Amino acid sequence: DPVTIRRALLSVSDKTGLVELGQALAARKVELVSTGGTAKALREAGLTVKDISDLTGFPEMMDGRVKTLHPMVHGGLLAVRDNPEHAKAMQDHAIGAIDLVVVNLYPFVQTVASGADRDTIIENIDIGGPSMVRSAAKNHAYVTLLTDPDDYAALITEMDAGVGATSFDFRKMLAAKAFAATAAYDAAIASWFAHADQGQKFPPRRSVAAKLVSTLRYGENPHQDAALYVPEGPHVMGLPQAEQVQGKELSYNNYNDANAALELVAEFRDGPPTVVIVKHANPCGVATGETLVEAWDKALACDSVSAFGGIVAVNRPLDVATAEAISKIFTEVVVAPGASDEAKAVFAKKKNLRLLITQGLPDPRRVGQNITIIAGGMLQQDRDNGAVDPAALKVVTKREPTEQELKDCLFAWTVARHVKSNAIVYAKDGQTAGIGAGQMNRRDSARIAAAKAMEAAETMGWDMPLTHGSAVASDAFFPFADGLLSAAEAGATAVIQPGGSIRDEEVIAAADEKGIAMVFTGMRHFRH
Ligand code: 93A
Repeated sequence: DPVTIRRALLSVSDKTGLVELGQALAARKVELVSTGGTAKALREAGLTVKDISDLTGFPEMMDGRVKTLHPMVHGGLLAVRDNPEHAKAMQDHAIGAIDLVVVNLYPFVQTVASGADRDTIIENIDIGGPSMVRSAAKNHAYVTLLTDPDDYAALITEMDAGVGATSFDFRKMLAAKAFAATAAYDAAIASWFAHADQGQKFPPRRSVAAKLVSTLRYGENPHQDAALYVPEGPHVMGLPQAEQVQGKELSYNNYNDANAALELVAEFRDGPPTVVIVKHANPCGVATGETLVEAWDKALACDSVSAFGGIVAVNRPLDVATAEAISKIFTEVVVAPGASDEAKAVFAKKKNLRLLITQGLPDPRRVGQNITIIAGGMLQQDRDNGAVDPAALKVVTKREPTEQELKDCLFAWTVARHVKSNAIVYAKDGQTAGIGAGQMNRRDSARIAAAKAMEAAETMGWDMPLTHGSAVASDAFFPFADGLLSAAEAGATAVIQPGGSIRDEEVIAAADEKGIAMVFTGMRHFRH
């Protein structure tokens, strides 16, 4: 089962790590054979390389379209070496075995993304590369195959442990990875034909090519298998790239919730100190403050019952006071763009708390994609990165919102877009007062938000719930006046909502009657 590597064929478009690999192989007495550009790069580094044309007896021809498509290559890759007939064929035709293939393909996706013309895109459909990958992967009983520069170091480690040979398990793992890579490559080509070549938007590469980061203990429930992937190529800095300072491995639900918290706190990346507390992918408390610890106290006060076992995200490095305050209640995950040593020391006492330090906060308005699998299909859509220009808000009531009301409206609106629909969010002075999430009708969400605000007032010993004199945001229009009336009952004095209901006039009249100031955004933020 171990196969000694004596001859390697290298043909790579992405030359990352190539020279180091070539040097390591040469030092281990491996003969190197390469296609044009790869051979040139290796020679420039002083290595001895045989040209593929010397092996095939044919020049690389037709603009490189035919370089490695030859029995001297594919015979050397596909031969079952202990099959006497195969061995005879190799002997008769002087085909030498190829023990190692190092290939990565023409950058098709990158070429499409660069806005290249059709001919250039077609030229970047790699034929010879995937053929070698498939031959080598099929014959992994004998052939080792590298399709990812990230695996080069592992090969050398494997060879050194195996006195120049690789194990079957190692080759099998690489073969599986290689078939996944060619499958993703062909999927990208197929979607280009289906979309871009039909004049439609090319689906993003992240939907077609992703790398496995790790398998997770389980999915949303213990009987579901789960894994974490990152898109290939450039991507946003998020949780998979964060440094986990302490605590158990993140679970599937942790990732989902922590991401919801990170996405929401990112809305405040240029704002004052902000804290977001998330439970089950919905915020249960969001607040800004003069300091981070003040923001924490305000966020917690909104719904301290739900905050238990919550996920916390903050928009600036954690200080010791905030860490101490967070530590007072049971918290699953804390996500921050930094933490002082003292803050880390406070969390160190909470062994189970997972502390993640991200590299900055992602741009909340970045373009991106969402994918949902449905029975028999897949739904794909752009990220909801729509932005409402505060200057473009339309005042629809007799009364204009005061400056403070407008501020509260915008804060509530920012939070509401991160709450599952139907979303109703009351807010006052940079603090959520009550959040109603995920109900099947808007009036119920409004009632729940108001009831939560009452509960918070009782818990905190306040005379009045924070909804008094608050602003309320609705992620979509009020279809009837009842939702608005329940907001008025809760004490809201300002409303922000998209507008656009056929009953807008009724809703506006109800607001006017209650002396409420209402603005329309003209944009809704459903989130299901
Ligand atoms: O044009 S191809 O489809 N025909 C081939 O015979 C062939 N052989 C290798 N593309 C082919 N390749 C690809 O060339 C490899 O997959 C690799 O991406 C690239 C390396 O070319 P070079 O060594 O000239 O940079």
